[in-house]
Amino acid sequence: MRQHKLALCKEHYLEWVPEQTERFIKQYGMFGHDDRVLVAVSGGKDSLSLWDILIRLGYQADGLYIGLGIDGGIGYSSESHRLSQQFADARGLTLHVVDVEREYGRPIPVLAERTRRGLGKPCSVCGLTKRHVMNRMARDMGYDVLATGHNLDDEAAVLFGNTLVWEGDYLLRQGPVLPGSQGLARKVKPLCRFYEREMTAYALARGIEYIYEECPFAEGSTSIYYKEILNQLESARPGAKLTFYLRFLEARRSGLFREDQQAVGSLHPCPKCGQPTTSPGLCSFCRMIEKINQPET
Ligand code: Q46
Ligand code: ZN
Repeated sequence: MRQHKLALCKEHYLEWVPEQTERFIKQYGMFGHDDRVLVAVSGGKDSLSLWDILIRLGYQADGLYIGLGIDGGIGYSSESHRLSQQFADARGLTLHVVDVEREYGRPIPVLAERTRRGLGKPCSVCGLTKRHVMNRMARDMGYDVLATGHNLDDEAAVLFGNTLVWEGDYLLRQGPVLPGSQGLARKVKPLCRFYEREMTAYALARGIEYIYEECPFAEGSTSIYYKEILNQLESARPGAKLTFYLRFLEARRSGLFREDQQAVGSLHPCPKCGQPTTSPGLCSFCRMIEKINQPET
């Protein structure tokens, strides 16, 4: 793993991933061992690996599978349901299943066609439906937190897209934890610091059977395009993706996106020149001048 300057054998890798996950869960205050976690599973490598990791770490985690009714010539939904169910059964875990067609009358592609949202692509209807169902299930079944399998590649691509157009509101909300509010479940992303290929390696090494195919509607999406761009960047500069994401979180924490409150609030006049500064003592300019005027030693 060039980005971490680390090489591990299979055995140690399988220990390293849960250890890191536990670290992120604690660091971002995601949930504790008394909380009931609902994991949104799609049958893909990330969500099934997340469920596997949480169980290995001793958390109380149940799964939620949402049947979207997407076929795409590969039986996408039925196959992903089968693999999710198989994963749960083999480990004696609880999987809640919500079938969109059974519950709301139509599968996603038909809902999308009828509502004409999203310019011929069902993704906006699909995303809206998934968010709604996940919230409803978490609330109705009394879960404390909803966990999704978004990895670093997913998060960096969303961040990249939002940054290109400076989507302030989205930038304020993107992060490993989205606090719950009235009627909305608390949402967390425990895998957000793992590269996609790290999750693939984990799933394979653990022998998790998952659906290899992407949803047929994902083809040609902007998020895939952004992922490709970021991968080019990553191969020239290992670690660039992680830095992009982590520095964003840091910048936000330190008030970059809250000019009115934190950043401006902590401005004070430099004791020497009187110009506003955020650094604790002298402003950066005065510090520089002071430094160059120091007698050489
Ligand atoms: S939104 Fe679109 Fe995904 Fe729904 S229709 Fe498929 S590609 S599954 S994350
Ligand atoms: Zn509603």
